[in-house]
Amino acid sequence: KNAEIRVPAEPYEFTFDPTRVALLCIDFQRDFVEAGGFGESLGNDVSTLRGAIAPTRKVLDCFREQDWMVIHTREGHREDLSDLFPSKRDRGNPTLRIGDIGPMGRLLTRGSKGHDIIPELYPIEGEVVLDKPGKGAFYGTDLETILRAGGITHLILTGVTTEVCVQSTAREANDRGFDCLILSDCTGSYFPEFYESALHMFKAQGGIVGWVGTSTDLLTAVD
Ligand code: C5J
Repeated sequence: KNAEIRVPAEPYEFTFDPTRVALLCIDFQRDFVEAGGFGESLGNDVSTLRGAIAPTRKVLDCFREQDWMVIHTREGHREDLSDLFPSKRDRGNPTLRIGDIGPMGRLLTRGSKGHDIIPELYPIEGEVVLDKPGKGAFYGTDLETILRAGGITHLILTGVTTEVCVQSTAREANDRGFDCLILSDCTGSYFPEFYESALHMFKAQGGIVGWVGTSTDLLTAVD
């Protein structure tokens, strides 16, 4: 059961020891993928992200079946907004700011409906749920401690959006010595050109940030 798993990927095969792998589900929150949330308040068409949900669910089911580590992240802030920099609150001079009340409650604020993870990918008992104030999942969190304590060396990344929180997290992880495989069909962006570019730049230069693969190749390799 502990034999190395080999996944066809770009720029070359991604291999991992199944006792040392974790799945990151980054910011699959209503605020980003459902109407009436933070993403839409910034003028985005949230339907562009929804294609990532079904393939991610399959990968999540696989990790659950194998009993491998699963970590869900949520971008958002404390109810008193004491961890929200004015620069982030005011950027772009939006009509609705973080902490303001939208159709799904307070935008990107912990405890609101919009801040929580979508029902399709909702965490179950035993999975880590990590609240983060920034784009990268390592900044201002205990993610690195959790991964090191669990002996994790390899990360499979899914989530939204590709060029914002997924990209920031992959870069932070790569700098900390983790090998990262991003599943292209399990991530999405409001901007098709940023999706393409982000995936290209991860894997360019011999995998300067990491590897890019697909959920089907991963699931076949695990099977
Ligand atoms: C954004 C994220 N796009 N989760 N957050 O603001 O990517």
